[in-house]
Parts: sequence; structure tokens; C-alpha cells
Amino acid sequence: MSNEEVAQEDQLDAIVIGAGFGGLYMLYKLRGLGLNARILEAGDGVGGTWYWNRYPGARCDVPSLQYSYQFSRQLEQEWDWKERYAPQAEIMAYANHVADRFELRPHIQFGTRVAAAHFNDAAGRWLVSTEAGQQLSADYCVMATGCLSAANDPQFPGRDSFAGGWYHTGRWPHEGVDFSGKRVGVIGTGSSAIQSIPIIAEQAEHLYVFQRTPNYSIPAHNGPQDSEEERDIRARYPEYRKYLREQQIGWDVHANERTAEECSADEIRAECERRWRLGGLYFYGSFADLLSNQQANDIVADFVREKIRGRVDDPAVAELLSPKSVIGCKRICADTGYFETYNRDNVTLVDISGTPIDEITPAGVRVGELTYQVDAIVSATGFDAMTGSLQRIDIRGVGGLPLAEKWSAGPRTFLGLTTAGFPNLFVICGPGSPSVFTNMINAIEQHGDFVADSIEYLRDHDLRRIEATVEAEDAWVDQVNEVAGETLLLGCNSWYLGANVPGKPRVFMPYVGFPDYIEKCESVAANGYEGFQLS
Ligand code: N01
Repeated sequence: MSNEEVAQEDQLDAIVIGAGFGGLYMLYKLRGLGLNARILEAGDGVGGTWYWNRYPGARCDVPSLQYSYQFSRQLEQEWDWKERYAPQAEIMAYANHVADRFELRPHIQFGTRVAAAHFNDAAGRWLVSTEAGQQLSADYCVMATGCLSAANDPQFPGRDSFAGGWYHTGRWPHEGVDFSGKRVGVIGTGSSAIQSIPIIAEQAEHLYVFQRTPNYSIPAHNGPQDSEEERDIRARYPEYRKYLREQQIGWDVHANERTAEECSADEIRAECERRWRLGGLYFYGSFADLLSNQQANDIVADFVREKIRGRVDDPAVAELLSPKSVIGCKRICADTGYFETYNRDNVTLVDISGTPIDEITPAGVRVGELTYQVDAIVSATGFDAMTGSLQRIDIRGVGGLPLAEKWSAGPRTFLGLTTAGFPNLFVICGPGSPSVFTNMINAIEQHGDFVADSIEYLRDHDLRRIEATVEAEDAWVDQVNEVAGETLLLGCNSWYLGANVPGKPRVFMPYVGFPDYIEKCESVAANGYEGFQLS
């Protein structure tokens, strides 16, 4: 079908794919410009990652007062966060409130999974096809498909033969799962596993945790939202948000400006203890050289390993649970009673670092000679991060070039927002953007503003097409690699590098440094969208 043949009601100015926080904000901005915009969303509700990740214990690891929109001063004042770290249900309630309060819902088409998006050069428009066969046409296409939304669910041999229930944390049944009286296997020990394991252990008759690599996790110290803190921040929200945007990772980790190198052993110890009390991801702010100086990193990692030994009764189990890699190289986890869970009689840690899972049998999980008999398996195996959700759609640019082909050796973008050869296509928090290395909602709003401003600029200058130049893209890819290369982040098999998905090119995907990134975007815009071809 050609763009002209698309039904009148599906001829749009802009199509946004995904109704998570990125898509909702993009829709709000585009409608604010007077555009006829629509979101296509695979799920039956808004919320994106929080819509799908309903596993037991799912909650945010960024404090609620920071993990929230800032575009509406009224919204900031009227929404009461109940917990310091909001659970999934509370974040979903917030997303639904936003969709209703800003009258976005009528412009969202739910239950619609996009199969393809092709650029028609002659028409200068995108033709978007859904799995159900609907076709839509628009000048602009915005991918708000999420960084951690394409589930990585390994196809272990024999998997389909398993007689029990199989659940991926990122695709959790909406009605919940009752593990009472069941023998359960959890595969993986990343953030999702670390949050769900303590709760599953309380329900299950027996829990087997299959661990390939241990992870650093710090107690979150979650609790009710402190009302005094809330009053204080609300009274100075604009100034507070500005401060957050100036932070390296886009949220307030109480960053210590001193390096470990310039501190005495006592000072280092005191700072680590202070971080332990602050909890969770505050460890990222412990020392200015945490992610650039191996010695500093070793000291902090040793401290956390010592704490793990203090939390786990059996020294052999504690040793297995102690990560050996750079701390912060994979995202640090925030937990509630994770390590203590291994002190329970009904929990067994199965080390699969040397002997991987051989197969899934009808009765359970076979590792070498042993089969662990289970009634249910939780695959907490993460995501095909940052590129997965884009590459699962057949996206084609000028001359029919498939995005998958262009990115076969790894993603290439300008600013993580656009890619050469794909005019009028924007990605919210794409590879090459700070996104997952920041407070996501903060990054999302910065991206949404950039996209909306670009479109407004085109309109004001009687232009219709914006496309990154290959030169700007090449320079940006170099810049992303160069900045990452100055850190310790390349030294472990993280999903930032795509190392968790077999066969995925090993490329460090996020851009490290939110304030620099904002400055770069502002300078690009101020210079008439330098690095883009406008026509
Ligand atoms: O996924 P992960 P996640 N056989 O990729 C293991 C965000 N998040 O869903 O490390 C056996 O971190 C894998 O082992 P290894 C957050 O940004 C945030 O937990 O690759 N094991 C690993 O242990 C986070 O970083 C929140 O050796 C296999 C685990 O599965 C990101 O989402 C909560 C395997 C996957 O861990 C992803 O977290 C949850 C295999 N074939 C998530 N394949 C909060 O806000 C993979 N594994 C708190």
C-alpha cells in the first residue's frame, strides 16, 4: 500500500510507538504543537516498562521524588508518593493519572503491535504497519519503544517440554502468580531477580536460584515517603530539577567530589559506611573516581563484599554471591533482604558459572548430572537492551535500507536520537543517548523537548525533512566510545555492551555524562540543527 492509499483517519502528522513514559511525554509535546499525533501501543494500558514488569517486588531504584515528570508544576505538587522507592503499582497509577490528566488517552491506540515502519522517499512520509494489518501514514515517526522492553528469554534446549509454568519477569501475568507450596527455579541474578527472589522465597516450598554471575546489591532502605522531605523538595522543585540535570547520572546520588585517591583509609571507610546507610544506587556517588580508577573501585568493591559476608551465614554461599568484577560496571542493584534470603532453609543457590544449564526437562532444570525438580521457572534473564525493541520492528529508511542491516555491526546514531538514512525518525533514549545511565524520566523529557523543538523549527522554517548526516553520526559514535573508554565500564559482560545476548555486537551503547549531552543537544539546536540535513 502507498502512503496515499492509507485511510483518511490514519493519515497523521506524527506516530509515536509506545505508551511508556517516553511515549506519553512525546504525545503531550506533539499535541501541544497542534500536531495530529497518535500513539500505537502493544499493551492494553499505559506505563511501558511498568506495565509489563509486574514480577513480585518490582519497584524503582531511583527515589520517587526524582523519578517523576517535571513538565507540569501542578502535577509535581498534586501527586503524593507513598514510598521512598515507588512500587510498580504506584508507578502505574501515576502513569495512568498522567494519561488522564493531560487527556492523552483518546490519542492512544492500545492492543496494537507495530510490525513495520518504512520511509517512502517520494512522499517523504513514514508508512507504519501493525501486526493486525492496519496501515498508517505520518510525516514523523517517534520510537518510544523503551531501552529495556524486548525480553531476553533464552531458548534453553528442551524448554518447550517443561511441564510447569514459565514466567519471564518482563512479561509477568497481570493476574499475578501464586507460588505457594511450589518448587520454583529462578534463572538469573540481576536487578529483577534480586527484587523478586526474597518474595518468591517466602511463598515457595523450595526455591532454587541459578546464578551465572553474582551482582553487587546494596540494601535500598525503602520505607514510607518522608513527608518533611517531600514538603521541602516540593517547595523548591524547579531549582531541584535543575540541579538533577547537572548531575552526571541525572539524579541526586549525593555525589562526593573527592576521589578515593585523595582520601585516607579512615575517610574511605567512613564514606563507604555512609553510602551503606544511604543505600541502593547512592554508591555511584561514593567517590569521584569510582568508575575511572581501578584501585578506588577495588576498595569500594571490597567493602561491599565484606558486607555480603556479614549478611550470608554460610561462608561458601557468601563467596559464591560475592561479585569479582568492577562495581558499577553492571547497574548496581537495590534490594530488600536479598542476601539474607540465602539463609533460609528453603533456598538453594545453584552456581552455574562453570557448568551452564544443559537443558530444561519436563520435570525441571538439568545442570550436569543433576536435575532440579521444579513446578515453575522464572526467567529473570533480562532484555535485549536498547536496540532489541527497535530491531524487532522492520524499520526501513531511504532506499529501503533495513535498520537491522545498517546496525549489523552495532547501533550508529547521532545523539542517540536519530540515525543517518532514516529521515524524520526519532528514537527516545536510543543507543548513544545517556538514557539508562541517568534517571530515565529526566532523560525522556530532555529528548521529548529536543524532538518537539526540531519539528517546530522545521515548521517555522517551512521545511519538511530532518536527517542526521553520516559525518555527524560518525563523530558521535566516536565520542560515545571515547567517553566510555575513559571509564571502567567496558570491563564486564553487561547489557550496556550487549554482552548478555548471544551474537549481539559488543558495543557500549549508553552515552556516559548527562550534563555534557544536554549541552551538546543545546548547541546543535542553537546552531540551526548542526549535524542534520534539513530540506
Ligand atoms: O536483567 P539483567 P534484569 N543462563 O540483564 C542471567 C533495570 N531494572 O531484568 O550476568 C543463565 O541485569 C544473567 O547472567 P549474566 C536495571 O537497569 C531496574 O535483572 O549475564 N543465566 C543475569 O544474572 C537492570 O540492570 C529495576 O552472567 C542467564 C540475569 O540473567 C535492567 O533492568 C528492576 C542467561 C539478567 O540480569 C535489567 O535487569 C529491574 C542464561 N542463558 C530491572 N541469560 C529497578 O528499578 C541471562 N542470564 C530496581
